[in-house]
Amino acid sequence: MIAKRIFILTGAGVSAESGLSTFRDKGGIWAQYDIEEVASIRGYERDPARVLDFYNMRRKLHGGVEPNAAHIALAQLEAEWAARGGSVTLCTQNVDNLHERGGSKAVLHMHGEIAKARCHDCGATAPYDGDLSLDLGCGACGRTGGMRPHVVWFGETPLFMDEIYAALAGADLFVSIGTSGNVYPAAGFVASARAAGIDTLEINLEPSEGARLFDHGRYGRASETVPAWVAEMVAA
Ligand code: BJW
Repeated sequence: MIAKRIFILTGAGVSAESGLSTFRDKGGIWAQYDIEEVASIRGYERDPARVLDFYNMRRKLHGGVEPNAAHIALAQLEAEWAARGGSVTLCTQNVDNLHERGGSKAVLHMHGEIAKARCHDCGATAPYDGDLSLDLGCGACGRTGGMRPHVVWFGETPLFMDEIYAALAGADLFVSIGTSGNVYPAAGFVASARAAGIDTLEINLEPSEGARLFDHGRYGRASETVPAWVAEMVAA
């Protein structure tokens, strides 16, 4: 049976071949930076300037990369499925905008977007591609010092969770691409899908620690495995 409603979760592995580091692979971001210091709400409250510097550095790296064949193939699948009366929900843990730049129209960024800033005081969010600093004021509430990247740190609630769980519950295929499955709640999606009787597929460089939870697995570089899978789906 061909899936009509596909739920896709992506992680850092889908953007690796565009030149963005993953987090937990050898030499990845968490090998170079202390996760507690730069990506937790406690770290931000202790030393906001250090956290802003880390994300200013990351934002610059994001500016110099392009979508790869995996991003482009997922956008093609979204368009093809819409034309056939089906749907693709694309939920990403990534804060880059490579899915959008690859052509995807509706992307749920559950861990936020690095190209936006948010006021820690009033919550107002706006596109922002410059460096953030403690001198910046909020355009909405006028307070200074609280402008932070619009990303979700450990100890914060991920975004769009109601929409995500609704789409997952209504799907007939769950596909996890390029994520190690270490971080919750995303790491729990495969178990939710299984409990709901939804077919599950992992696409990753290598089997993840949770690979046994999936009904199917395809392994190799996302720029090859994802276009190959999409081509099979479209041809079927
Ligand atoms: C390739 C490839 C190629 C490489 N081709 N593949 C104890 C038990 C359970 C949970 C918890 C617990 N203690 C605390 C928690 C909760 C906590 C958590 O999960 N902690 C764990 C560490 C245990 N989670 C949270 O705090 C979250 N909030 C929360 O749970 O709120 C409660 C709540 C839930 C639900 C509803 C309401 C409320 C917040 C998590 C925030 C995560 N933030 C980060 C950083 C911010 C953004 C940024 O700076 O970019 O998000 S951490 C980092 O990890 C980032 C990523 O999005 C996330 C996931 O990483 P990802 O994408 O999986 O990357 P990697 O590097 O791990 O894996 C890459 C994969 O790609 C590998 O498998 C490679 O093999 C593969 N690959 N090249 C294909 N070419």
